[in-house]
Amino acid sequence: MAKDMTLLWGSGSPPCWRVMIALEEKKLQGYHQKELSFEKLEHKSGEVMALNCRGQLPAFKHGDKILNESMAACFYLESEFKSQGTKLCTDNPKAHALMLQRIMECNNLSQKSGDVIYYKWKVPEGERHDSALKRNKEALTAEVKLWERYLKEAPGDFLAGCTFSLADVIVYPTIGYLFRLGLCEKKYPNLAKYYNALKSRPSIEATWPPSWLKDPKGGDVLKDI
Ligand SMILES: N[C@@H](CCC(=O)N[C@@H](CS)C(=O)NCC(=O)O)C(=O)O
Repeated sequence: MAKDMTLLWGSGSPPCWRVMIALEEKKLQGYHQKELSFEKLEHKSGEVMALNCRGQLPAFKHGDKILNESMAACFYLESEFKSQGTKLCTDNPKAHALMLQRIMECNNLSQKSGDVIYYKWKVPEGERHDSALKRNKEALTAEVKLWERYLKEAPGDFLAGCTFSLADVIVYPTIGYLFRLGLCEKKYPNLAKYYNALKSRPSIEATWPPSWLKDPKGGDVLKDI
């Protein structure tokens, strides 16, 4: 079945990583895959543009179905392969509601972290202001504090209850990215506990970004968040 699937991906990209975790959880190993380099602008190649006209990764295809929004791909895999591998959506309505809520909220975390991480890259030199970067950092700090609280108050070890769900598939890579870029584990002990506990989950370990394994050091752009 996984032979009809193709994933074009880039190492360290949270959206790519979440699709890879979902594929592992659903026991869909053996798919065609190609790692592309952002540095070499391979995400703007004809091969990617044919699947995703935005020239972004991941680009995922199953048979004649193209899913190039990572969250859509994760939901698709769960609904298409419901009885295979890990059940990633619970039947419990309360936990399901919480899962959907956390998944959609992840967009805030991604957006606000991107505003800090890519500030220099996104804003031309003459238009940069310390005050704007400070505001972005404050907004990210408030957002990270919220997730720290969510994990402190979580009803189980996972983001939406006692079982690993699509919320973890989708949000974990973003949390991993924050720590990779210097988020302080001591300041956010519940986030750190969650991050470290899931590192050895087989689907996560198997898909850990190869560029991070090669260079375990990471960055420090988020050290004062
Ligand atoms: N909405 C997309 C976003 C994907 C995305 O932003 N990918 C980034 C890498 S993390 C990318 O390809 N950036 C290159 C670009 O936008 O040119 C998804 O979640 O799948």
